[in-house]
Amino acid sequence: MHAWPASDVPALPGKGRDLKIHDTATGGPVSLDPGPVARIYVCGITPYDATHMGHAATYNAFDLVQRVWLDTKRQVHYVQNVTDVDDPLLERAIRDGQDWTELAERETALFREDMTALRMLPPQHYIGAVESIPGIVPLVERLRDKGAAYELEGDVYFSVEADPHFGEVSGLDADAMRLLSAERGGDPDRPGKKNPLDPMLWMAAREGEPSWDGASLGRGRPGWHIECVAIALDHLGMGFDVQGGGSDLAFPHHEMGASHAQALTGEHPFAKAYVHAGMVGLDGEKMSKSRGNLVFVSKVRRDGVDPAAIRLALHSHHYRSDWEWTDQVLADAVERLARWRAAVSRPDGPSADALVEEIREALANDLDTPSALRAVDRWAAFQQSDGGTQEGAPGVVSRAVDALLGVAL
Ligand code: 5CA
Ligand code: ZN
Repeated sequence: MHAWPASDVPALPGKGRDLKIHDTATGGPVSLDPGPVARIYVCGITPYDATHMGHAATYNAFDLVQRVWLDTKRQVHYVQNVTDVDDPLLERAIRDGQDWTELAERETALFREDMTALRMLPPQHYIGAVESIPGIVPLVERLRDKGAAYELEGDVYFSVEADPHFGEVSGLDADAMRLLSAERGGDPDRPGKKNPLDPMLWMAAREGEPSWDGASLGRGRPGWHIECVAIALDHLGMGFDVQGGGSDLAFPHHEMGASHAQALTGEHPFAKAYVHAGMVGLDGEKMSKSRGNLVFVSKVRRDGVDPAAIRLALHSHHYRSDWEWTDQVLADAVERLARWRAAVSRPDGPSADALVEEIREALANDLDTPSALRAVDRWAAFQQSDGGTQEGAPGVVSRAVDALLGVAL
C-alpha cells in the first residue's frame, strides 16, 4: 500500500534532546536510547469512520515522537498498518450495503488526505492486513508447531500460557483482562478454549465472508493481533523502540501482540516501550465509531479551518490525558495560530535560541506539548519595546514550530 507525501522537516540549529517517554509496561518514564535508526510501529486505522479527532490525536503523539528523534539527527524507520479486513469493517459494509473493499479503500484514501493536511510524517511502510496474509499464515503455522496455538472447530487460537511474559504490557489482573477481552473483540466465553483470554490467530472461512488460502490452516482470515506482529517483525524485527496506539490498545491488542512475537521468537521484548495516547471524547463519552459521536478531520477542514489550527488543538492537551473535543478547544487554537503567525511575520523578535531549547525540553519530557505551546505563546507576546531583539529570530521560530510541532506558520 502507498502512504502519503512527506512534508519537509527543517533542520534546526544545535542538537535535540533524547526522548523520555511513559512506558505502559513499566508504568513510568523510560529514557529511550535508539541507535542511529529509531524504529517505531504505530497501529493504523480500521478503515471506516476515519479520520476522527481521536484518531488524529493519537497519530499526532507518535508524529511528535519521530520529530524529537529527527531533531537528534537520527533516522526514523516508521511502520504503520491498515486493518483492511476485520469484523467491524465487514459489519459496517453489510450495514450500509456496500462492498467492504471499496469502503476500506475510500476510508484509507481519506485518512491519507487528512494525514497529509495535518503534516503527519508518513510511514516508510504502510501495510494492509490483506496484503500481509501470505506472511501471517506461516507465523500461525509456526506457533501451532511449537505448541503455542491450538485448533477449535477449525479456528486457531493462541495459548497465552505459551509466553512467560504474558501480562507484562498492560499489568492487568485476570478479571480485568477478561472484561476488556469481551469488550474489545475477544471471545472469553467461547466453550472449548484452554484459557478464556486466548485470542484467535486464524478464523476458518465463514459463509458469506471473505477468506483466503491458509495452507495447512485451511481457508480463512487472520486474527487482529497477529496482523500487527507479522508486519512489525517483517519490517522492524524484535526489540524495536516504540509500539504506539491509543490506550484502548494496551489490552488486549498490544499485550497479545507482544506474546505472539515472544512465543514465536523466544526473544523478549517485542518492543522496548509501549506508548499509549489518552482517549478523546465528545459530550462526555469516548469518541468512537460504535457510539457514532465523531468529529471528523475532513469535515472541519471542509468548514474552512486551517489544518494547522487542528494540529494546535491536538497539541493543547497532553497526549496521555483523556480530554474532550469542544468548539472552544478549536476556537482557542484558531486564535493561537493567528497570534503566532502575526509574531513570525515581524522582521525581528526576542532570541529564538532560548525558545528552541524550551520547546525541545518540553517535548523530550514525555511530549509535554502544553508547555511547548506556552513557551511559544510567551515568545509571540513580545513587544517591539521589550528590547533585546534579534534579527531573523521569527524565521528560526517558524522553522522550529514546523520541525518540532508539525505546524506551518
Ligand atoms: N486497526 C486497529 C489497530 S491495529 C485500530 O485500533 N483501529 S482504529 O481505527 O479503531 O483506531 C486507530 C487508532 O486510533 C488506535 O490507536 C486507537 O487507539 C486510536 N483511537 C481510536 N479512538 C480514539 C479516541 N477516541 N481517542 C484517541 N485515540 C483513539
Ligand atoms: Zn495494531
